[in-house]
Amino acid sequence: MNIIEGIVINQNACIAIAIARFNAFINNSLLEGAINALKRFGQVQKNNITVIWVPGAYELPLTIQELAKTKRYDAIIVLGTIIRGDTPHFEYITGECSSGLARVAMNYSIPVAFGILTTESIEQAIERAGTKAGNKGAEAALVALEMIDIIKTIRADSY
Ligand code: INI
Repeated sequence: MNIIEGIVINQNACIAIAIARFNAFINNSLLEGAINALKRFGQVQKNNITVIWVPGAYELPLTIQELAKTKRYDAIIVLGTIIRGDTPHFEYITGECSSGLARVAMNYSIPVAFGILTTESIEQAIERAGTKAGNKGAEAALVALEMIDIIKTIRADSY
């Protein structure tokens, strides 16, 4: 029986973090959590982490498509916060953003970790950005590292 499970320590991993400026006061905490997890748990070198700021969540799919095209990165972490308002705007942005990100992951066969909060309120977002419900940026960082290892093992013909 073969069982494949990923580990998160990867001193040579090259990671891109694409992050939205919209709701930056929350996204900054997601970024801090992600970088902290990459460095402390993954032992990723600081120089191998690239952070790309974009206007909003809607801009993230195109951005990561360009990042994926460069083939410089082992994984991409995507961070942002979309908060529901009084109009259907929320649905359009979340839908296009999440399906666009998934499409890039599939088209370029690269791990894309979804660290985007989609919440009903600012309070719910704050809870998930380093307070009582953890830090979704840190969680996304660990997922990215684990997926790099899983994909590497699947591609290797020696397991
Ligand atoms: N962008 C976000 O990242 N989060 C939001 O909550 C949000 N809302 O609510 O409007 C948001 N809008 C901007 C959008 O992502 C684009 O930047 C903009 O529409 C220009 O393309």
